[in-house]
Amino acid sequence: MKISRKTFVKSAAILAGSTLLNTQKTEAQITDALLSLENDFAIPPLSYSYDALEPFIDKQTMEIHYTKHHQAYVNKLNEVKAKIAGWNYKNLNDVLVNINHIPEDIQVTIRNNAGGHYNHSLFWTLLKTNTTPSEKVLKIITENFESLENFKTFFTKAAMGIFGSGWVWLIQQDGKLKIISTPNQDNPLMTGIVKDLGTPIIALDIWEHAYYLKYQNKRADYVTAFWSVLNWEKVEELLVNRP
Ligand code: MN3
Repeated sequence: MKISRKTFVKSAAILAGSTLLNTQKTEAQITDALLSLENDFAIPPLSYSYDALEPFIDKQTMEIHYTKHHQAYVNKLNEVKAKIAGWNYKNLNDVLVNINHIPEDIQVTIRNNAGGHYNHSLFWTLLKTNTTPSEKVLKIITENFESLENFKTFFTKAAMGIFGSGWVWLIQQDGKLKIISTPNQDNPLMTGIVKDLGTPIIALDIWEHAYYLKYQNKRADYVTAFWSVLNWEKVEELLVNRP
């Protein structure tokens, strides 16, 4: 996919605005300016190739997931956004946090597609091979779950417990870490929709389109593979380095 510089800057800003909740003031202002009404949402560029996560996540799944599924959420979101007179949300976060104030007739469409855009934008950044949790991150995980192994067990259990399509999350809520799951494209920013709100730290896509080509019905194998490609550097950034 050819990406112009303008689109890239815009996409990067959307991603920054959507994943870093407490961005510094100047950064937030830039993001908001770039995300004003006249700009469409755009799929953020991947920082790695489609085959970078092989053999844990295969090339074909990555390519279809990114270019078809994620793109479809963005297209639909822009299509609906264009129909709303006086759309005045600053950025994707703003849309999600205010989702229950969106007019009822289009709320589900916005919820599914803004959620889909946010969730996937975050998910791509959480994938990278050969990273390990730092001492800092291990300490926080251990404080909350007693051990990294325990954390993985609870997270896996939540992933296996999702009926149908959804996401499993590690969120920060009132200074504590919590594992939750959401159906469809809902996420922990959706006030009034999702019970457990918080800052997303880890997200795992449990829709079959995320794993079926390689793992078919073996969801457990996909979740096991996820631990080999979880980007612990990004986890640290979201967990520790936020102002
Ligand atoms: Mn997906």
